[in-house]
Amino acid sequence: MGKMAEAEAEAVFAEIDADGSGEIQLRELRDYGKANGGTVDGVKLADFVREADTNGDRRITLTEFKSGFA
Ligand SMILES: [Ca+2]
Ligand SMILES: [Ca+2]
Repeated sequence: MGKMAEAEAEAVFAEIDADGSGEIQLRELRDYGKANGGTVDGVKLADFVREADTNGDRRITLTEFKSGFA
């Protein structure tokens, strides 16, 4: 992943992580999706979680989030 895309991913992550916990909970993703037509960067939320949540704890860390864009 290039530097530009990485900074972009971090910015989007911070936007979705409304409570600043460093993890995106499903609730935060849903709230974000409501304001953005149910998509993250054009990817359906359900598909996005399945792709990004590599350890299956239903929370998305910044590392997982970045890998979702890779
Ligand atoms: Ca959070
Ligand atoms: Ca996870």
